[in-house]
Amino acid sequence: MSWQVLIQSDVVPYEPITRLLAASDCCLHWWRDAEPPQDIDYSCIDGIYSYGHFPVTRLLMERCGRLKIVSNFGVGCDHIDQNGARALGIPVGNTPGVLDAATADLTWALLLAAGRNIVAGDHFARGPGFQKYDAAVLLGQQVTGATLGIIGLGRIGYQVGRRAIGFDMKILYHNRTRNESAEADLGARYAGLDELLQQSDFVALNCPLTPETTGLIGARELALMKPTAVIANVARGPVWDQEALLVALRAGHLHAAATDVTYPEPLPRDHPLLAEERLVLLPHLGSATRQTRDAMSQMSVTNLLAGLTGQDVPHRIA
Ligand code: 8YV
Repeated sequence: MSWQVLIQSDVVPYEPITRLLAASDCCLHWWRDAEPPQDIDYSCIDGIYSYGHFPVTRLLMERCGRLKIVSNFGVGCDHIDQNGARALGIPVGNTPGVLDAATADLTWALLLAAGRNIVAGDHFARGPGFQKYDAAVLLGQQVTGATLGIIGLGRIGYQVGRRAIGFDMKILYHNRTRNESAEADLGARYAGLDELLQQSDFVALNCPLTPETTGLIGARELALMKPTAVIANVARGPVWDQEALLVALRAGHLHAAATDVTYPEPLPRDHPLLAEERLVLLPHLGSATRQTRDAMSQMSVTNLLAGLTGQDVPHRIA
């Protein structure tokens, strides 16, 4: 008997995923457009494999009459109605741990790129303006010895902090709860959000998107930051108010910002943030290394198969 699995994705998924699923007796049904496809018998769907960030609603889970598991490719599950899944008794699996290093590396790539004007420097070096070496152009912010504020000291934030030790940085962090073992490991100090923003030279957003973190960084919070500060969002777009960010950048209130995430994602091609030179923008590459993608594929398919066969889901979030 083969399992009927619904995959929501408007792009072709990373190849190992479909290979692993095909080798696992799964019959795949594709949901590619905004609206649910009409040619699927939802009453026969055993599993949902969530790739990308399509909303997985309670309504959809209820419609899938035989649903045993929702498996997410990725750690962030803000697009899945986890309370709905709990109420229906449907396990939700995700991929924690395997992407911490890649995402922390990318956080640093963004902080460094914004702080040291890497993208502007690249453009300048290729353009007609670069005629003579000039020691006064594109001066950035010193990373070594500066203060780093980590908002969200979970697994990824912890790895961001570990890397900061190599830059001799003072580390502040803000979290829902204090993490005393991380404090001891990293020499980090817990700070209230306002204090962290006022004192940090570099701020990394590494928290999950929840009702508490939605809009966490707005105009008031940006105004608390140093005019020389750099902020990078490697969490989810709605953690900050991107219109307020644009105003702050245009006013020269920050040195620069960088982001891996936006809302919507991608931004409309005529969105003003796309023209903002003080913003380094990436297309959600946090965990995008081949090694990490392979591990995420394996883990998410393992979760899916465990749920389909009624076993404990190894990495269960709901
Ligand atoms: C994933 C991510 O690439 O895991 C997450 O939460 O944001 C990324 O690493 C993405 O979610 C895959 O859909």
